[in-house]
Amino acid sequence: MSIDASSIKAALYEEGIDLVGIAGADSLMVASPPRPATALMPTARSVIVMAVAHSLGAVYAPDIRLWTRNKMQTSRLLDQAAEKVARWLEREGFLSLPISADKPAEIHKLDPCTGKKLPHTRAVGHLSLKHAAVSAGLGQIGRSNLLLTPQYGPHQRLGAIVTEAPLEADPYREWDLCMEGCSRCIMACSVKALSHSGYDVDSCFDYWSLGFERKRPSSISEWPAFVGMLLRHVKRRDFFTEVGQIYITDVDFCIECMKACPVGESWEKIRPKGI
Ligand code: B12
Ligand code: SF4
Ligand code: SF4
Repeated sequence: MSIDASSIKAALYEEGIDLVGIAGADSLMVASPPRPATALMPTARSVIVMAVAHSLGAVYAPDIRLWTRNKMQTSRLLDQAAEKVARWLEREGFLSLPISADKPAEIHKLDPCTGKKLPHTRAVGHLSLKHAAVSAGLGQIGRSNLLLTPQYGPHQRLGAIVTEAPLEADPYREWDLCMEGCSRCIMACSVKALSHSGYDVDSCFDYWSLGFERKRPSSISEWPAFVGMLLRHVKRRDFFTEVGQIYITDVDFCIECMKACPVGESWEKIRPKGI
């Protein structure tokens, strides 16, 4: 089979991928902090971006641990498809790098650009999959700070392949998917990480990773409330056992912004009423 954009897309759809877009490695929208594809592979020509829809039933499940399992499986599907197609590209003579849908990510205490201490530990992907998807014309970043596609709204997981293969890029498209006047994701975020002026990654990080509704204190006056919160959590939670489960099954504590979003035309018939 010849290597071109349509044969790559056909192979990925065959593997169970729902959406595929291609962006030129040079014209990739750069996120902040910048992590360009050419820093991962100086000879990169194309970035193949893939999305797999979550099961909507898992998104709306009452216990986030049910969604966690679905997240693991969608990541696995993306990683497996990326691995297979990257190997095929390499057999054809194009160096190729599958980018995982999941961890590990870079974790920083010091700002990698300035070397200064960050107010809070921060994580960043080796390549920003949301920005790559926008560059490949798949969708836009919504008020929720998540990638929205017309088909699945924010309810999808992303993966990618960076490759030397010179594939025809999909055109960048302007989308208008965020519903006018909508602030459901903002209202759904119990730690106020989302607002009309942006996204507070540190509040999200602590709630998403540990279920902590308060950020680590940045001043002495914040300590009493923070310690009070810790004591309440210690009373009802077995952290030792929980950490074991988090390591084994990669539990997240929050997807409320994703859950609240009504965008995604593929879901119209099955989305429960009132969402
Ligand atoms: C690290 C990470 C997180 C971190 C940090 C969040 C973040 N936005 O950066 C935490 C753990 C908090 C997180 C939370 C969530 N994430 Co997340 N996350 C990632 C990951 C691995 C890298 C993100 C990244 O680097 N983005 C690039 C930067 C530029 O994006 P950014 O959001 O604009 O910028 C942030 C960072 O730069 C950071 N930051 C700011 N200043 C600085 C300074 C320094 C020095 C550093 C290092 C970082 C940093 O904060 C910025 C604010 O958003 C990606 C996978 C990937 N490789 O892309 C998934 C990903 C973005 N996450 C995803 C999801 C679903 C979630 C959650 C719903 C949690 C969950 N249960 O899965 C929430 C949603 C939060 C939200 N509303 O944005 C999906 C999004 C799918 C979609 N439809 O868009 C992705 C793409 C994973 C995937 N394979 O599909 N995530
Ligand atoms: S994942 Fe949870 S804490 Fe983070 S922005 Fe979304 S709703 Fe807020
Ligand atoms: S919930 Fe509403 S405001 Fe938030 S991303 Fe979805 S459409 Fe946009």
